[in-house]
Amino acid sequence: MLRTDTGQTVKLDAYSETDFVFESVFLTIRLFDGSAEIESEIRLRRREGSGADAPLVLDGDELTLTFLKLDGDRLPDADYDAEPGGLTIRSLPAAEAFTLTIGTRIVPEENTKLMGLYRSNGIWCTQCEAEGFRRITYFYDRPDVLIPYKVRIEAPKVAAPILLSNGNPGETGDLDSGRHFAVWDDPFNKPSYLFAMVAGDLERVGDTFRTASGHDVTLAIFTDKGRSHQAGYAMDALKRSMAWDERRFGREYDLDVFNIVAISDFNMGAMENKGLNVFNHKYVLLDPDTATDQDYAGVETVIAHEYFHNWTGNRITCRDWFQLCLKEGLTVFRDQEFSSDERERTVQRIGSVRRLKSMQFPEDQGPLQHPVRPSEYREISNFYTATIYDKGAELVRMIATLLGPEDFRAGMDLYFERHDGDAATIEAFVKVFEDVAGIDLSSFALWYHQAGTPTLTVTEAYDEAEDRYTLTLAQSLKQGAAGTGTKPMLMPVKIGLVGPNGEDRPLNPSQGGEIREDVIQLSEAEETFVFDKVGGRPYLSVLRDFSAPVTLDHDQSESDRLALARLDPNPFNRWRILNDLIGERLAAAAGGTSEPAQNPLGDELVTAILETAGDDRLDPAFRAQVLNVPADTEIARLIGENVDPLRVYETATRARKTIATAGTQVFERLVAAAPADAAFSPDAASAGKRALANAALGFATLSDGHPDRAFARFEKASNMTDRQAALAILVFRFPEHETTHRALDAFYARYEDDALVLDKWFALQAAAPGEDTLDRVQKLSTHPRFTLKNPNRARSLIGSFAGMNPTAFHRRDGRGYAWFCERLIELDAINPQISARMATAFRAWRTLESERRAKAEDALRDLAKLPHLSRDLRDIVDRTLA
Ligand code: 0A1
Ligand code: ZN
Repeated sequence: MLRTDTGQTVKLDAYSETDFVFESVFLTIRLFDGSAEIESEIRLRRREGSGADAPLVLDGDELTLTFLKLDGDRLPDADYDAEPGGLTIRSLPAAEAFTLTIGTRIVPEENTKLMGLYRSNGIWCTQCEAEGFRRITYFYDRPDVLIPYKVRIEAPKVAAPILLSNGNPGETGDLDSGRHFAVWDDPFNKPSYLFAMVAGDLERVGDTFRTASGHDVTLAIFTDKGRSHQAGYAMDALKRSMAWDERRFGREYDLDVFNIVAISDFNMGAMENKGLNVFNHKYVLLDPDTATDQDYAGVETVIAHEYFHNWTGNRITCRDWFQLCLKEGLTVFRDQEFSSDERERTVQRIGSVRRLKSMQFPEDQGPLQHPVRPSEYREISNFYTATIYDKGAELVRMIATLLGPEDFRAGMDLYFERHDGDAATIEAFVKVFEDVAGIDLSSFALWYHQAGTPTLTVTEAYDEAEDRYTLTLAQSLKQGAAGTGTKPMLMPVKIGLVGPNGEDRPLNPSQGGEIREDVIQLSEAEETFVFDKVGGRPYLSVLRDFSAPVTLDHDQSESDRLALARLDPNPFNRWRILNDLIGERLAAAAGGTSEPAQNPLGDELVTAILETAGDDRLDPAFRAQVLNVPADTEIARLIGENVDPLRVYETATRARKTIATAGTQVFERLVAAAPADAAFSPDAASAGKRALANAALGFATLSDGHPDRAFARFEKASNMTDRQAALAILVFRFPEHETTHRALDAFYARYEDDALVLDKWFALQAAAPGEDTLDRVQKLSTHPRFTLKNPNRARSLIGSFAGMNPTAFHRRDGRGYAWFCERLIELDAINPQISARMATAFRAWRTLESERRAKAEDALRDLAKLPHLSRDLRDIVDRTLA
């Protein structure tokens, strides 16, 4: 698949096998200051059935060929064409196996895209997913070419005492001129995207894990000098992940060593390279003084996610990049289940659903819409999306709900048994569940191909004389930007018919079909269920646990909803019902044109919120979620058109103030009960208490109207969770107050040299609501500690400004867009993956009110006109405008 920077479209139905079959590769990587020499010795043969004179066409990206040999002899120049973007070799043997040796030279120090081999803080490291390996050497850089790799690394001893690659360690030794070498052998077949190499002066934390079958694995986490004391929690999370995968899925680790390296310049969260996971250091390094509860939860999740990829991703990989959700959706599902088992299931589910609705729903409902299993792309890096990851996980969750725990586990067992060692497809994945359960999942499989969020319409009727309850469920799907189908899809709808004392009534419909446990298997466009002798009109609790990723259209009375918010035996739905009500009310108030009501939520809803928040019998983490009013971007999505972000913010603030005033007593009590200088433990229960106390402090400060209490908490805080929460209150509520400046300066002085904490300092200031934030962000972008070269830092300022601050980014005068686009162009020349991802901040531009919409469109069209945009950024800009 040779491509140029103009970006041809890659299509799923053009898939074909390679003309040559690779058997093994031996890579020698020689690292020097200022360059790297790579020698790749590939054993290969022509595939039977492919033409006897077909050339070998290998991928490359910005490469320089230094030599090329066939079975040890230099190839004549006439037999090949070497371009930076690919290598074509003609006149190769027709039948027998042969060896090609390819030499390339690259400059890791100049690799600012952070794809391929680059240097971060002096450390040599690699990132190959999706198409980074072709920036190291010419290769079949595609996931269906699975072979064993042997790697020899040679490097200066002082700069790189540690030399790592995939698999098990082999021979090591000294060389001349202060250099040394190490050999690594990976016995498992793998695709090039799972290759990794790290060389540097790193600190090591070690541990061991004994697998269920008694195999001892040496575990290690490598960090920058002086940071290894911050890796303890990550190590603990790794061991818990390994034990959980054995218990829950029967999956054991398969090599003698498992290594993790924490790197400070990294495009994404982390990477699951076989036996050598490379992480953004944000997802490894923690201690109570520098990391929040959210950071701890993030580390736990990402460590688990990458570890779980060893089976779902590495042992079974993807045939092509269209199958990306095969490994990502499934692995997100697995990490979500791990966190639910390790923490608290309802609160975890609330977190996943919030994420889905805030990240995936807008994508699925806007110009960047694509199916979970796309059928074409221009730049694969742009497909590491919420749709692939989070909606992909929802699809696996629906299979688990439809089949029940036993059949789901049996299906997973069959998947591992049948496909171990394969580069598999979504069809193969769905098939294992059809086979174990003996069912036809073809109408479920449509979820992978039809983009968009379906609407589930619920209608109820109760006949008092007959004591008969009738429930009608209808599904519909509109065609969106992706232009895919609109057919009904099999989906699980979990329901309960709740009586006045909070009891679930039996679900035995006399018409409409059987309901297994509490799951309706909705497959038609419309289905009706009749329940006789229900024992009085029930409250319908529908879509429990968010059993399908749909938009609910349910004309349920406020009194029924508020009753359920108190009574529902399904705790997730108690949260959802309140959260939906708040969202709807705020959208109605902010979406209109008349002066918004003084209390857009209404008194009864406010009372219900406060009752739940103040109920000490409930989990504090759950109560904190109830107090967490939907984000402005979520309210904007619910409004859907002619959105004025400033009006959304003002309406939401008014609602928060109403809650604050009505709940003074509740909040005072919760603040007083806050464990301010209690010893820190990162467990979920302690984190929940802090979350509730900090939410209460936010409301208490709103009714106070002055910053003193938040500042006192900031100064007294014994951990980063409380310190950052207090600082956020100051920065968001009193951006220009002298007290806020004092707190920001103190924070800076204390953490100036800690990159991860300084990211928080930039991010908080960039997210402060209000049009004036633009001026402060502009100034911060000239701060000596600001740089576009480090992805975390770029995201902390530019990313949170464009993605988390609708009032400032969507300034009415368009200056937010203009400034952002200038930064985007600078960033694009450095790191296209990051610029492209940030540009998605424009995705809701068509839903803005006309003045802002016109300014956003102008800004996008100006970008599109530029001749030198990267393929990554151009793809996003073009699709956003389409
Ligand atoms: N497979 C990784 C995600 C990932 C994708 C691309 C990358 O390139 C910079 C890096 C990481 C995961 O799911 O964690
Ligand atoms: Zn992943």
